[in-house]
Amino acid sequence: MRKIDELKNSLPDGADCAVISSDINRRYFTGMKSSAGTLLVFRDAAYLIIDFRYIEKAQKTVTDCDVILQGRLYEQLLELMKNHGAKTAAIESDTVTVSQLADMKKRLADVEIISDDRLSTVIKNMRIIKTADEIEKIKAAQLIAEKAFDEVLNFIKPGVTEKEIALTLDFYMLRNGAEALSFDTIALSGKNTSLPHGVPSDKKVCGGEFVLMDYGAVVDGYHSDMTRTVCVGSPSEKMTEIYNIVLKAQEESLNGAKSGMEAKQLDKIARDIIASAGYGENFGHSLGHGVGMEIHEAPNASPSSDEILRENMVVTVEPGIYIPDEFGVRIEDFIVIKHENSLNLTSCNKKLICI
Ligand SMILES: [Mn+2]
Repeated sequence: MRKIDELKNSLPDGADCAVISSDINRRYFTGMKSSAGTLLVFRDAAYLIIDFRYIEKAQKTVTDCDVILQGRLYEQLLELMKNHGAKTAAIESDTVTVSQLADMKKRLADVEIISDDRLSTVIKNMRIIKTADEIEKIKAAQLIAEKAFDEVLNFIKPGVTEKEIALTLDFYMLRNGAEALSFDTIALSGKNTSLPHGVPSDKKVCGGEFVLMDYGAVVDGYHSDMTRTVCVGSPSEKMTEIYNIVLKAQEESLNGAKSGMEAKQLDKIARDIIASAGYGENFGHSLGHGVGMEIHEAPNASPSSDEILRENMVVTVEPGIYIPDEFGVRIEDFIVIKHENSLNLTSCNKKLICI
């Protein structure tokens, strides 16, 4: 079923329509990227009201709703609501700002605004389960990231800086067709690898150091996310030991993932392995997160998550061990949850690569 039809069928009880103004949700339902615009969805109709900058493209590409050139937005909304006999309108509680809400209440005074979390929950529950088409886009994004990984392995050597490694990944992802980068690429080396989300610096890579890269590409609005830790030259015994603990934690979590399990249970598989090796204190972040039109979205695979993994959710599996002033290791793949197992979207080698 088309996403917009699914939304029409699942508007919250008591809501005669939904007003969607967030860029990401608008793109999710219409397939078109824009920095402004309003989607108005009734049970029996849907409208995209969008300004002059986007109108030509919207008229050509958006087929699931009537496209209207934006004039006086609130007057247009009121008129459409009146035509459809709508007296209540649900809004996205997780993205509408306090001032936007005040504005809506004033300008749409004849309509009751439903600002509880029900519309956002409906949309979240749709977005959390990926369609085959969405999974294809995520796979395409990951393929681009993996090509960049192959390229960057030829580039990494003693003397290159963290920033140059990050730029090299970015260059290859964009050149290979990424519409954007999933987030600011992380490339760290040596002691800096103990900072889980460190920022690439002018530090040069030296022999005997880890290089940690966490990055992703975007295709048609869908993100990929991967982390690899490689060694330049030969690792110390401790580096090899830690790498293999993280790898075991990651592989066991991947093997255990399936629909019906609690997301916190997936986190626990990795956490128990790392803790029993004596490094529990050095794994201070959650195991993973959902990925889709946002780089971090539901479900959350953390010890405090109350979500259940369901078929066709996409989630990262990224355990790490970080030893301050020494080094850190993180290995990240992302998977599609299936009925009895999971499908790994990441195919890059995970045995410790020494360059
Ligand atoms: Mn991640």
